[in-house]
Amino acid sequence: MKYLKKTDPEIYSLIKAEKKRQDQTLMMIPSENIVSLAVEEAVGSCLGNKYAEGYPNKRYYQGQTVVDQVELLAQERAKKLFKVEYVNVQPYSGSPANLAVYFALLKPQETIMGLSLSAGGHLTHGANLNASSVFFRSVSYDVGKDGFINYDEVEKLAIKAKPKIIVAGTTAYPRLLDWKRFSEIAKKVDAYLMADISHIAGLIVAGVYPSPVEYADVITSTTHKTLRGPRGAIIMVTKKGFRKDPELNKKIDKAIIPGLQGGPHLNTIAGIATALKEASKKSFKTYAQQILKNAKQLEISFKKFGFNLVSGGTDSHLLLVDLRNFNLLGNTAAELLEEVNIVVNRNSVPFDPNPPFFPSGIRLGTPGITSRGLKEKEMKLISEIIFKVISLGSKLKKELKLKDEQERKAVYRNNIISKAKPELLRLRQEVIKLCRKFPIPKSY
Ligand code: DSN
Repeated sequence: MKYLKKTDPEIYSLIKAEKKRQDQTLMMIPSENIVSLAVEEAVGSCLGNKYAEGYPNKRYYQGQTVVDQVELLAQERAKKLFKVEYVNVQPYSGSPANLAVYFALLKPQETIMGLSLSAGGHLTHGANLNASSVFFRSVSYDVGKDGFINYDEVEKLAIKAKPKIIVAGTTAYPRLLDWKRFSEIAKKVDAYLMADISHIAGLIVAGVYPSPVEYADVITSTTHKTLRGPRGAIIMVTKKGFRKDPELNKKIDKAIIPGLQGGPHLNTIAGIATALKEASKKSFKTYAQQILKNAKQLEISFKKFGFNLVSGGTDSHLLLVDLRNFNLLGNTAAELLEEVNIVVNRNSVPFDPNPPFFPSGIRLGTPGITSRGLKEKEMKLISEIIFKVISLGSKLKKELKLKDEQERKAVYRNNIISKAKPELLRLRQEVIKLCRKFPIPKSY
C-alpha cells in the first residue's frame, strides 16, 4: 500500500489498524469471513473505473470488451458451481438482490412470506420498516418452542395468506432447511419459492449442506459469507424456476437495471469470479467440512459448560446461545468477549422477552476462524475462554447487584468490564497467542 501511505496517511493507518485488529481477533460473527489476497487484488483493481450499465454484449457505453469477459466468466463459474441455468452477478449486496426478486415478480402490495426477524429471518424477508414490508404485504412464519421451523404451521399460514413468494432463508437459524417441504408448500399455494442461501452458499457448493437447486425457483445469495468472496450478491434461476416462468431471467435482469441499480461494480464481480474459482477447488470442500466439525465441537463444549443453545445445537456453521440462565444480556456478553478479542454479535433468541437492541443471546459461528486453520482442539479452548468470560460477567453482575434495567445502560456494563479487567487481559493474551499460531492466510 505504498501509494496509499503517501497520498492518504490517515486512511492508510486506519487500514493498518484494522488489519492488526483482524490479525489478533477471533472473527466469530457467522456472516463474516476472510478473503484471499487474490480476491482483494481483484476488488482493488482498475475494473472499478469502468461504467458498464446493461449486460455483456448489450451495454449503454463503449469500452466494454474486457469487462464483458469478466462478467461472463463470473456468470459461467457461478452457473457451474451452483448447477443452475442462469445467474445475475450484478446485485450490489444481499438486500438489493432480494428486493430485485420482489420487484421482478410482484406488483406493489402483493404478498411475500418469510421467516420472522425474531426467529432468525433477515430484514429483507418482510421485517417491519424494511422495503420488503413497506412496498409489499408481508406475513411471517416462526419457529416453534423447540427452535425449529414447524412446517405444518408454515403450510397453514401459506394457505391463509396466499403469498406470491415464499422466502426460505435465514440469518440466525442453526438448523437445516427442508427445501423439499418448502417447495411442496409453495406448489400448493402457487407461490414462487425463493431460497436465500446467503449464509450457507459455501456449504452448499462444497456439498456439506443440502442444495435448494432442485426445489427453489429463484435463489439469492451474498458472496462474502461461507462462500468467502467479496461483499456482493448473485441471483440465480433454476430449471424448476424456468418451468414455472420462462421469463424469469428477463424479469430479474430488468429489475436490477433499470429497476434498482445503475452500473455494476465490475471490480467486485471480478472478485466474485476469483472466489468462485477458489470455491471450486477440492480444498474448499475440506474447508467447508471443517466449518461444520468446528461448529459441532462448539456445540458439544458449550453444552458441557451449561449453555442453552437455541434448538439444542446446530447443523450448520452457526450457533445461537440463549444466555438467560447466565442472567446476562447479549450486549454484556458480546462486549466482554470483545475485550478478550473474540468478536461475536448479540442476537435475539426466539420468543425473546427483551427487545432487539438488548437481546438475550449471542450468535456465533465458525467460517472466519476455520479460514485461519483452527480445528476441534482449538474450539475446545475457545469455548472454555467464552465460558470463563460469560460466567465471570454473570458473577460480577450479581456481586454489583445490578438490576436488568441497569444492565441496559453502557455505564453499568462498563462497571462489569472494569471489574473483570485483570482476568480479561489475561484471557486476551491467550487469544492473541492462538491468533499468532494461526495467522490469517494470504491464499487458499
Ligand atoms: N447482516 C448479515 C448477518 O450478519 O447475518 C445478514 O445480512
